[in-house]
Amino acid sequence: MADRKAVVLVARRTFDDAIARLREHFEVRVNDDDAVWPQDELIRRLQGVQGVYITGSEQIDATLLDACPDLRAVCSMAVGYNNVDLPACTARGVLVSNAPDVLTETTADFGFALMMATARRISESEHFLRRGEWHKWSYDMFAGSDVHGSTLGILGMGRIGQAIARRGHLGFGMRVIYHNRSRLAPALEAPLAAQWVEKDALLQQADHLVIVVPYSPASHHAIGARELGLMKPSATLTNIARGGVVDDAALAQALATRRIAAAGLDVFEGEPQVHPGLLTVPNVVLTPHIASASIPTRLAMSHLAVDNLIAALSGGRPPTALNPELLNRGAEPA
Ligand code: 8YV
Repeated sequence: MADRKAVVLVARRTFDDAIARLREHFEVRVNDDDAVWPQDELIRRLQGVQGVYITGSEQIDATLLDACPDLRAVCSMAVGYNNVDLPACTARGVLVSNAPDVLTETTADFGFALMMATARRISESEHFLRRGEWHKWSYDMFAGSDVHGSTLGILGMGRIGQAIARRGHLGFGMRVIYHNRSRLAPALEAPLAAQWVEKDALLQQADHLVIVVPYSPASHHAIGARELGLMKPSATLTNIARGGVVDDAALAQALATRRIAAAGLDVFEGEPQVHPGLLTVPNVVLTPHIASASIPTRLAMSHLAVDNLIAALSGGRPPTALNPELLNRGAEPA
């Protein structure tokens, strides 16, 4: 019997070029409607499928894996992979990849922009103008806080955190403090003039807190009422990491009572739902999870997922595998 092509499911719509590359190697099924499939529908679509292209939206858990025994590769166009049960995949020999690096600078640009928009009250003042309420100038109209020369606090100092720190230090003369499970090597800290501090000190000292820590059970509600209570009343908080790292209900309360000055949020608990308390307070800038959304970067993310799928299903070395130990296992003599 002639070799049958492996079957790949593209679980959400993506760039035509990326799909065309997959079609050169595989039988490809595409979610043309771009529907977010319920779990049972995703499982149904994965029957007889060897490789799946996913985004941050699909949940790949043990139940799904057990119901989809043909699956050999799960390749995501996202860097964050909290939606994938990596140990469960590894235990079943399913290769997993994410999309690091290609989005670092674009995401850092956005995080910085969101922090600046928050500090300088850009959304709030635009809404005021659009409502036709701008009748005269006044000395304190939408006066916010300075970014240049202030203290930038970063929670989670991975690649994106470091890229934000670089912008703050080199471009805006900010003092950079950070908290991370592990300290950066001195060679990485030095060019950023970045100083590791305890988490509470970070919260107490930051003028602008930017959250870039990956979501995991350990980072769930890393920022809640107690942490917000430690922050300066003049401080801002920007979250470009994941919903769930911040307790959105506690944040809405802190914004309503001006416990902190303002927040910039690109990610939300239970998104695309947004906590109603965040929709009614004026001192928050809200964006729909678009930090990596520049055309070149989304293309690069998409192509990286395709590179991984092609390698994973063709006996190659996926460039950004999260469980590369599976590859070595395959090389062992039978
Ligand atoms: C993506 C992200 O837009 O890469 C990530 O982890 O959060 C975003 O860059 C999204 O998750 C892609 O599915």
